[in-house]
Amino acid sequence: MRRTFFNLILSAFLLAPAAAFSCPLIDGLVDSNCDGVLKIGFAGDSFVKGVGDRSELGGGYVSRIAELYPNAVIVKYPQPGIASGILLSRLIRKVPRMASGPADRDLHDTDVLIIDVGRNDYWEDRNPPNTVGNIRRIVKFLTAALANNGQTPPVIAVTMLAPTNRAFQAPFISAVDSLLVKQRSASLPAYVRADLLRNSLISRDGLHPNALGYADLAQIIKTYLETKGLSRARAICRDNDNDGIFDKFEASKFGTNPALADTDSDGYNDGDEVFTHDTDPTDPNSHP
Ligand SMILES: [Ca+2]
Ligand SMILES: [Ca+2]
Ligand SMILES: [Ca+2]
Repeated sequence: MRRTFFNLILSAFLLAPAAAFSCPLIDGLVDSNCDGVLKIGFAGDSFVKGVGDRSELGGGYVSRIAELYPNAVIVKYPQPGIASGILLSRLIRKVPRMASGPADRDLHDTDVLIIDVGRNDYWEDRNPPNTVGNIRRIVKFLTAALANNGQTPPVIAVTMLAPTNRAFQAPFISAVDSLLVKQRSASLPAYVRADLLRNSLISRDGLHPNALGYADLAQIIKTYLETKGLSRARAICRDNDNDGIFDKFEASKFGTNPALADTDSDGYNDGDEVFTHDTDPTDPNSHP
């Protein structure tokens, strides 16, 4: 009894400095599948490739996100010129096989996934509701496909379409953006405000950002990741006992109790045992 009481006091001290939640944050972002890797994915059209970026760095906003989050693994699936419906059918074909293809295009195990597509639909059926419907289907498909085999799906976000200086294409892009705003929801998470890009940062083709424009878009993506994206990840990755291990991984991954910060009552909380000390959180004789 006395020992238990002592342990409670000790736990309280040890718990105090621990992070409020996390399988530990990496570069300030949530490792939402708790595999020790922060993997950020991008899928979409020429914007994901970075067309129009003539800087030495190249690669558009994806390269800049890689610089902003140096400990993250960045993967991208760029399909220049693609329309939303074709991207959907391509993803349906490719995603199941991605794990055996090039690793830098494998969207499996991503913690965060950004979808940027729709502008090329102007050259297809030019029907904004269809574009938005396809984007919704892409989110739905990826959420299900990337949750296969009990994996935690990424927190997916859709970018609004950046403005264009092409007078003929601008009304279509504005119409898609209006619908994205109107229908924004968990199933249409259009939270990345690329529509805020300034027209002066668009390259000479009138559509693609220039290097400064991509740098701005990277900042817009960063803002999403560190505000709305972070709160969405936190909502999914609850840590009820505040020990640093998400509820959903306590029993399944570490054999610990999601309602007890110190499962084996040895005075060291589960998260510290797993992530800091590499001791067994279920064995009272294994501690630092
Ligand atoms: Ca991860
Ligand atoms: Ca926990
Ligand atoms: Ca313990």
